[in-house]
Amino acid sequence: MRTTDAREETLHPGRLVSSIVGGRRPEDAPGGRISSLNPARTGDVVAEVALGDAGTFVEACRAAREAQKEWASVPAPIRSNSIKQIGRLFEANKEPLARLVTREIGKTYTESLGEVQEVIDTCDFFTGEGRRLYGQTVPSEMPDKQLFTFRVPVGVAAVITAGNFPAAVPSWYIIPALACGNAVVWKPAEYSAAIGDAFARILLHGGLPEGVVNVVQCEGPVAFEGLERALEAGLVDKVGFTGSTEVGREVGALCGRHLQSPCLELGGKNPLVVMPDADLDLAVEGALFSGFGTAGQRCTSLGTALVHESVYEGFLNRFARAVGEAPIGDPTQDVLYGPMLGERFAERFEGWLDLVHDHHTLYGSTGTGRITDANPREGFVGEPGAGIYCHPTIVSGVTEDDELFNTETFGPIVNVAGFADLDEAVRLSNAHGYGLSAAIYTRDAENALRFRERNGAGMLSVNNSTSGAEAHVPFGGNGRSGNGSRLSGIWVLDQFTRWQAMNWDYAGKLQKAQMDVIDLPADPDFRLPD
Ligand code: UN1
Repeated sequence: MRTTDAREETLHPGRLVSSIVGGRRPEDAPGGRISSLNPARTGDVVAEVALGDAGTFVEACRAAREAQKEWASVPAPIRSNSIKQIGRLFEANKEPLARLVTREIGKTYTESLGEVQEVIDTCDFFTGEGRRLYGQTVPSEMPDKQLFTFRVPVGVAAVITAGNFPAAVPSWYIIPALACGNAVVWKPAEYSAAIGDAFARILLHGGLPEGVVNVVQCEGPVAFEGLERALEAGLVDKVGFTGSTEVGREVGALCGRHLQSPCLELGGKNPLVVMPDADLDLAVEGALFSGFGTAGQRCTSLGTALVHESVYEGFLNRFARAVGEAPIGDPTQDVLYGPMLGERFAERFEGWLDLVHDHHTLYGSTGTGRITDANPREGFVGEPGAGIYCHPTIVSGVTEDDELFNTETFGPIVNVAGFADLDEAVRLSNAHGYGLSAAIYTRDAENALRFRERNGAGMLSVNNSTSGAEAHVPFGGNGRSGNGSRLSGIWVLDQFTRWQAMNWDYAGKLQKAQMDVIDLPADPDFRLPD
């Protein structure tokens, strides 16, 4: 197969994007070719993508397997120097990469800059971690013996990510995996292929040896088949997956068959509780950003605002006004949100609008579904017909029995439901079975602390958005949102290293644990005088 060197290229738009295996680009496209389109202007082709097939995925895992041992033998502080260089390259390329994020997936430019900043923050954190990666010395129960623990890289990590955070979320996996001495095979979303490619080239120019990072541009089911074959061949030691709950279950089952526990970051139906003592304007601001930022296409997006009945009308009126007045449209302008990530996201979103029933009342826009010249939104910024835009929708009167209450509706839609007291708010905040993030707006510390204790989400906010996690605190969910694995900060180290224990005996004779222990006899009958 003919290949070219992936390092001998520079970022430029409208280019052909392909996989990178062992530092080289296969020139064929066994998985076919697709165009990645700008969702804000679908006439703008961001990249032509040559797709790989399951065989490409397996080859990439093989290249990773070959490169990993040598990479693991590079001292961790030196590995982290690469992470530092990569971080500086992301910094130097922040604006072009952010522009590409806006162009390929339609995120507002401000959010895209934040997205790249999150990559830089992650690199900064793991630059330091290479000089820690601490193990422990542990006392033994026997004399002349010492116990130690070491963090050992897992080997090859296969990472499959979604395109709504096409740079930040991949960095949460890839950067720590590399710092810990693993090699990586990464499959970016096919609708964010150009961002994936740009990201990969920054990594390659940061000084990583060939084969340490490999990228497979392919469709989801193809990656699944490739992963199945690579696991079967013993080429993958850890799987990281960010995506839907449905696919996460499949990935979990596949890994389970190979006695592996994947890192799963799945969907959410994140609640935002508004207590009677809340600052309502602040709560509305939080709900607006949580629910409609990134057009509601974050796994941490607000699903249902749970509002105390005494402030229900007040909150709803202000929320409806804020959403009604929010500028929506061209993501290069100052808007709340831009287009959907792509056509299939808009189609799926329109399908969820069928879950709205007669007992619900809608607010937030002049229409529902697609924003077009025939179904316009007042104040739309730009040309609606040029891209894939959807109206924001607030659905009031949602109850726990509604499908809308229990379904992740990835898009610009927010439910509003009422509650009578904190017990009911807590129950409703857990009732959907997801457990990613949850927020409470209150001025009362007791409400906040009780909510924290009793809500099952992995991430809680008090008087802040359901989204907006920082790069150095544990990110992840429970229940339908994941298997309890955590990314970011020191917590992700447990995903990409395994603990190894060692005992070292210098007694010069065999000492048997639990048998040759020193006995310090006590006097069980001792009593203090009355
Ligand atoms: C996601 O929603 O898929 O917390 C990731 C946030 C971002 C990452 C979200 N820092 O909003």
